[in-house]
Amino acid sequence: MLIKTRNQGFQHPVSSEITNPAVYLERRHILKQLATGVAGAAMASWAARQAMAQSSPWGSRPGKLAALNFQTSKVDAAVTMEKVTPYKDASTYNNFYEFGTDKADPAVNAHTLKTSPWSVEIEGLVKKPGKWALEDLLKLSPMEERIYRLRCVEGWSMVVPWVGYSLAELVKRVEPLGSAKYVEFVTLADPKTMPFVGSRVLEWPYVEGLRLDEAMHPLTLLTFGMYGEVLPKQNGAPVRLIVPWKYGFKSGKSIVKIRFTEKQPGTAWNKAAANEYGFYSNVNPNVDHPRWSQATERRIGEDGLFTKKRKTLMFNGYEAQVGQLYAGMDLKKFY
Ligand SMILES: Nc1nc2c(c(=O)[nH]1)N[C@H]1C(S)=C(S)[C@@H](COP(=O)(O)O)O[C@H]1N2
Ligand SMILES: [Mo]
Repeated sequence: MLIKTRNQGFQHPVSSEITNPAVYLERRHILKQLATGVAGAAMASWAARQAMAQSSPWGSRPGKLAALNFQTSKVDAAVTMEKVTPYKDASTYNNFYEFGTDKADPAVNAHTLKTSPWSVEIEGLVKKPGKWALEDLLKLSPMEERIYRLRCVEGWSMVVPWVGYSLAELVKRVEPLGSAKYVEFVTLADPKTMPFVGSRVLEWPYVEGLRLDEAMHPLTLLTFGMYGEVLPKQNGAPVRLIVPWKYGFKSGKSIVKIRFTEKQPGTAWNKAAANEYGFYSNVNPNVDHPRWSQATERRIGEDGLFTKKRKTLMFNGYEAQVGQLYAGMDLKKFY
């Protein structure tokens, strides 16, 4: 983001890998059917898969998530009309600065991330603070597959079938106090396994934040998987956030702490460059980044010499669902 990226030189495999969404959904449906009734075995196999993902060299896929019994969501049917980004692109073109600032770095370097054991600490203004083991988080609510766009402020976007459940399920369970207005997400900062933690590009740990009502919005996804499988490490295993109407950087990876606060939390990119990255960071084609336009985007996996850029949509296409959250706010001021 602050860094000049090498977007121009990056090679993407072309469309042969793209699955027709209808076929894709049908396949998901079959997987779901297969999964029905075996949910009990889910946790054991999750552990096995995590172990496998940990020992496998980068590049191999972490394994199926079908046993987690997820369902395809109806929330974002419009997006399912778009082509799903090839897995290879979504898992090799990443921003995860703890593993390097080049898009290709995380896929190469993130194999050192230890995703098990893992827990997420709930802190701050809640009735029920405490530590959640990943295994318990996985069981908290049924998983859904949601095909969401993810748009980076750098001007590229993807369409990814994420797997998880609404963060609201967890928020309700821990019972925020009346004084809680914001939610802060703290991600892992382990210099032993994350080679770029300690570099001066950002303040570590990488933190992000949402207003409580944004965190409670059903679209906000606590995410454990993608493409029907465990999240690859470079995509933020074992648990990350996906906030589909905001720029990608609001979607913190490898979360270890969720803190409920009264004051608006500081966020990693805002601390790094306050004039460029605000707290809200809603996808908004009408508010340019100080150094470049936000009006259009390049869909990863689609680029070629003659591919036209896409028009960026207000709230990344989720205006009907989330516009009300910002009614009356000056979105140029609260960028
Ligand atoms: N911990 C952490 N989370 C992070 C980042 C990061 O550098 N560190 N980068 C963010 C940015 S800028 C984007 S665009 C998305 C990218 O997610 P993806 O690699 O799965 O596409 O992750 C976000 N979450
Ligand atoms: Mo980003």
